[in-house]
Amino acid sequence: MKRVVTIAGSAAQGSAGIQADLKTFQERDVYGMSVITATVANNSRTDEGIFIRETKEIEAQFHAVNEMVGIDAVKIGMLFSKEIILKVSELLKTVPEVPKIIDPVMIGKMGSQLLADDAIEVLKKYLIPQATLITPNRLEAEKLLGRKIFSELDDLERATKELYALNPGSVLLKAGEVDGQAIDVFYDGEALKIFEMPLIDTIHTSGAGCTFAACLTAEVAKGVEMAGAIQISKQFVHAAIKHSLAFGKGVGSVRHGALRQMID
Ligand code: PXL
Repeated sequence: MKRVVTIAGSAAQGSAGIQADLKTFQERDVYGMSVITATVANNSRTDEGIFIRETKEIEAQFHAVNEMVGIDAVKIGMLFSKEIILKVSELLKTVPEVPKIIDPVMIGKMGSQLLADDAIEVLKKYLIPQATLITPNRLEAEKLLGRKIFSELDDLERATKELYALNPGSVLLKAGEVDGQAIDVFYDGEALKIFEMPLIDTIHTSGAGCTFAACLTAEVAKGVEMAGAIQISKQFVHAAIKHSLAFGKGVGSVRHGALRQMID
């Protein structure tokens, strides 16, 4: 069984972060492990409920995972601070051969700030060049590039190539809605590829980005090539959003197990 670790924040309400990743790993039949960088206890109001872990705690978790079990692929989500990014960058250098999927998480669905403003340059310089794939959404891509990205295929393709110039192994720009379809643009230095999926009309999409990247990481760990892993993950998250759960107040959770249930 392939062994996959997520380095991310704990999202107490269960839709996103570590919780989304572990649920998704289980769905995709890989062995899930976690390195928790922060605790997010409040996604619906302010940023009061964000607690950052110490770098020595992060390092200890990573060593436990790497030495006691071993790692076939890593997913990286919320890192929050410069200090954590530098620590994670140092830890990842100890596993150079392991595929690394970096979801450059910046803002939660309810507006919580999950990456400090002064951390973006450090993320670009130290972490992104170690990625096998980065999966920014449009807003994250705009912050990484320092420019606006327009909803036209031309500009989306240009932006994807600009992101590739930051030196990851490959880029998947989750562009969001273009003409009623959810469009992603992929570039690995060779061919540009466009992935499309019908858009689902719901506000209950909390955890979608994490779930997508977690599924992708699991597939890559199993040896699925990148285009195939992206296709599977698009289907997986499409089902999870289609059958999302409008629990409580605010933005409801994706249903991580929807594809297995094969409810349509
Ligand atoms: O969906 C982005 C995200 C990632 N990681 C954690 C989160 C959230 C959204 O709230 O809480 C820990």
